[in-house]
Amino acid sequence: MPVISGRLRATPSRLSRAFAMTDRRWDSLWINIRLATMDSTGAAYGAIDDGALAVVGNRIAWVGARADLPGLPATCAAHVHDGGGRWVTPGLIDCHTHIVYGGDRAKEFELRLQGASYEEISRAGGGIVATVTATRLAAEQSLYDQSLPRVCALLREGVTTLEIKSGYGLNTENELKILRVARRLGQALPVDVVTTFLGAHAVPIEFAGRPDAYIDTVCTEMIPAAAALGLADAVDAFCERIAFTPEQTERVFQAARRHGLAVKLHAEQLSNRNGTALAVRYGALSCDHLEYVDEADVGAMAEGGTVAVLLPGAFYFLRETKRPPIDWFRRHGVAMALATDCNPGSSPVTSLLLMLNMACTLFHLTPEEALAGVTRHAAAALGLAHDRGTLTVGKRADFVLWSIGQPAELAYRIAFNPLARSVRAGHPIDLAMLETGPR
Ligand code: DI6
Ligand code: FE
Repeated sequence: MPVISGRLRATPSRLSRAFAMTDRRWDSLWINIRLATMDSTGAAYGAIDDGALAVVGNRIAWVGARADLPGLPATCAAHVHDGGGRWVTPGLIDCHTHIVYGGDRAKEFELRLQGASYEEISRAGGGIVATVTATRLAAEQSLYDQSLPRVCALLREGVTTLEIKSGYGLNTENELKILRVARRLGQALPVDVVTTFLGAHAVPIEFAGRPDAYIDTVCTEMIPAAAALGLADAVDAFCERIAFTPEQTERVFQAARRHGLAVKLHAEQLSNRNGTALAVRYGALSCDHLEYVDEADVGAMAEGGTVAVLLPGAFYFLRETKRPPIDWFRRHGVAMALATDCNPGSSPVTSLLLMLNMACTLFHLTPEEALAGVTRHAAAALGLAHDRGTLTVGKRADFVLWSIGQPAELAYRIAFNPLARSVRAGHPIDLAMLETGPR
């Protein structure tokens, strides 16, 4: 893959000689665009006002000011696209979803509005376990059909990479079914799907009162099966009063390690269980939720390079009042990612742009921090920082053109989608296909 390095970029005159009139080095070149590269060097949003971006294959081959292009646009690339003065950001990354599930929990929403708490409903056999019943009953194709419109909604807002967790099957057959559906969605739609095995999400009814026996199955059957079939890219667990203890979580992490899988954790969402410190010890990519995390754990995350994934949709929908400690994350230099947590119980959200707004209004992030949370830091939360998340030479050519006057507008508006074009792996996505469904 020919990649033009930053060093060469600094000598445009030599480069223009190298580019003969017929020597169209780049497959495509985007001009008349304003770049929010989101790299951490220099200007706010890594902005380049009158920018240009070139693509070779599925990679970014050149990024910079239009004035520094090595020749006239038509001489440099086979296809030249005029961006019409639009802003361009990296493709958005939703790094935490449970988007593959059966049924819905609208009834539970009504109960909660009458005063029942999320934890009470969960202890009474509702909650996650109710979705497990609906997901087990759904045939694989039905599960795919139910999940597809939710994924399409994210894609229409510029998502080009999406994490999908299992966790509503809670036995080998159904956990694998969810992961297969996740992989199929990634094959049928113009999005990269990263899968996470979350067998330790809740104790299924057949193991009621025997959580350790269930964790045995997770570690000796489910993780080995998911790993052997290549269906899981990482392993997650729910360390919480209503779910699993740190000791049980550690057994899950050990099994993940035996199979060479990265780990991450739903930690300190409803109470402090010290899951964060454990996750950091296992080199976790991310700890997610973190409303109840303490400062010592935040320090440990900083040292371990663990990303904090913030989920304002769940905070809002559960009417949580304890905010995650943003100032500690800032002070200790912990990267903050943002995600939808799309799931039927605590965050029935299929808008990542709405999460930008909520992260600012509810968690007091700046619009720039919010945008970094769904680009650069979301890539890090998936272990993909080297490959995507910023507009940088050599990274995947995933980017979005927005009809906005300034990047802060992405976080400012509510329920408005200014997406003009979404480009994934160098190719513009056919948005009409998302309306009619693939194939
Ligand atoms: N934390 C959450 O917020 C979701 N899962 C988790 O571990 C909730 C999932 C659900 O209620 O169905
Ligand atoms: Fe979650």
